Amino acid sequence: MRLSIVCTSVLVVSTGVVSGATEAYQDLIEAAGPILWYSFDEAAGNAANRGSLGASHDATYTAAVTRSVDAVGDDDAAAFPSSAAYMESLSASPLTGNPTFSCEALVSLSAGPANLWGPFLHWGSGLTGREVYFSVHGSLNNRIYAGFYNAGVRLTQDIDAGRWQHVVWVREGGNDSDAGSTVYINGVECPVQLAPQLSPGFVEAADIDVASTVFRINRAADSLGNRYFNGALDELALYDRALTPAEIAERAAAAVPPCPGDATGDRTVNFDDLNVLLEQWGQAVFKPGWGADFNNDGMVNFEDLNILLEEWNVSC
Ligand SMILES: [Ca+2]
Ligand SMILES: [Ca+2]
Ligand SMILES: [Ca+2]
Repeated sequence: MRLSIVCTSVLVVSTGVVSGATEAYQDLIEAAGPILWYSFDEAAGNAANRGSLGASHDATYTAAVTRSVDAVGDDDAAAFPSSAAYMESLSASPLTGNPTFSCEALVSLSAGPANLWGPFLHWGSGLTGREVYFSVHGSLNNRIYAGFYNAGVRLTQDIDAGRWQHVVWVREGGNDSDAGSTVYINGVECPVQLAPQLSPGFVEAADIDVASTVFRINRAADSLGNRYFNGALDELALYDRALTPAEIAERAAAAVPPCPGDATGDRTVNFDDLNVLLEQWGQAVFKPGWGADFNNDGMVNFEDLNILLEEWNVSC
């Protein structure tokens, strides 16, 4: 039984998944005005920054980054299979102190491993309270962390491995480390908890003072070669404002389109999905839309079976 799907709603069918970014999603990112935005479409050379900071914030790929990762249509993503696979912007972040920002990405994580909060995006230096980590938590490759060096929050549950998911961290500046951070998975706010294993684990607002450094992906300002996650990223975007729940839901719906009948996240409807449905038969799901609850009523029953059969052999 699959227990790791969290935070679903009627806005976005939880079973939706996408292999890379859609044009509709990219159009919405552009309209939202990110300062930093990497599409990871380059077969060679640097990653182009499509955000408002411009080419000064293009990023270098190390040779270990896997380019041209399989994606829908002509779109590509990048994979980070080891600590040697990382990227760095050419210029430094303008977001310093205790800033307001939002980080957004399509993320497809492997089952593991990870180490030391390997970041999807990092900037800052100077240790406690002075570095931003939008990352996995510790060695848990499927647990999202949103915070600072030695103080932040993480999701209360893992997200699924092996499928593309839309992940957003909205940070309201000026708060202590345990407040002002909201994490959305596939467009829906997810519960967070104070992240364990960190010392001090909490810092007051006045002690959050992020330094200006280059942006890094799968690498930080310290523990070089030891911090990593394992997975692929697409359309990594950073905004110098708090995204609204409505725009996050709209973008998630474009990034992770519904695929009725698909409970496994591979965007095809077949026996694997039927097996998930049978495992969940007659049960209430964690949240409406979870698993094989295709009609979002919170239960898995004949109505969901009918949807699955109607969509049998369909590829989204
Ligand atoms: Ca892309
Ligand atoms: Ca499926
Ligand atoms: Ca149902």
